[in-house]
Amino acid sequence: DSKRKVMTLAFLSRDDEVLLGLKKRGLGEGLWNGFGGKVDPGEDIVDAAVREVKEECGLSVLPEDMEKFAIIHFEFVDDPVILEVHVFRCTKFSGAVEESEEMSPKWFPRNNVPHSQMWRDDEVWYPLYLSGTKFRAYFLFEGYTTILSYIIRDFYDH
Ligand code: 6U4
Ligand code: NA
Ligand code: NA
Repeated sequence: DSKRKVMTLAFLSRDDEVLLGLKKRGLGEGLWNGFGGKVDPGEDIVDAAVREVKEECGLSVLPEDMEKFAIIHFEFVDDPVILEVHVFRCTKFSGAVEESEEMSPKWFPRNNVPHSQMWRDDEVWYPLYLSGTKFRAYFLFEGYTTILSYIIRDFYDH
């Protein structure tokens, strides 16, 4: 269906730190987030996640080291497009962190991320990332800052 936009989002961590990027342009500009973007037509989702990490923060990751822990659907009032975001955790990577045109990367303590400068939904599900839980979720936004409703359920339920 043409109204679904598939995207990736990856959280890289080492010890007690997580790498976030300050988005410099486009969707989520001015917010800290993991790295990711649109999956290209015909592209494998994991391959897209790997590509976006490299493009946005300079680090190299292997597809087999990307663990999918969530699929989150975002809908915006008065917008027919539904974003389907595949969210990954990764603890193995190589190379050096580099700023890109899209993101300024920075390490944060994993349990002390800047929620006031992140997407509103992150506050809801970031604890599940920390605890290693897999989940599916749906968020209905009004504009980009108000969550009207949401549902979180077990990753394996349909
Ligand atoms: P271009 O400009 O075409 O390179 P691209 O990098 O493909 O863009 P972009 O940057 O628009 O895609 O991707 C948006 C990123 O923001 C994806 O990683 C998904 C993520 N994202 C979108 N809505 C989100 C939300 N509500 N909460 C969240 N991440 C979100 O945590
Ligand atoms: Na992106
Ligand atoms: Na892209």
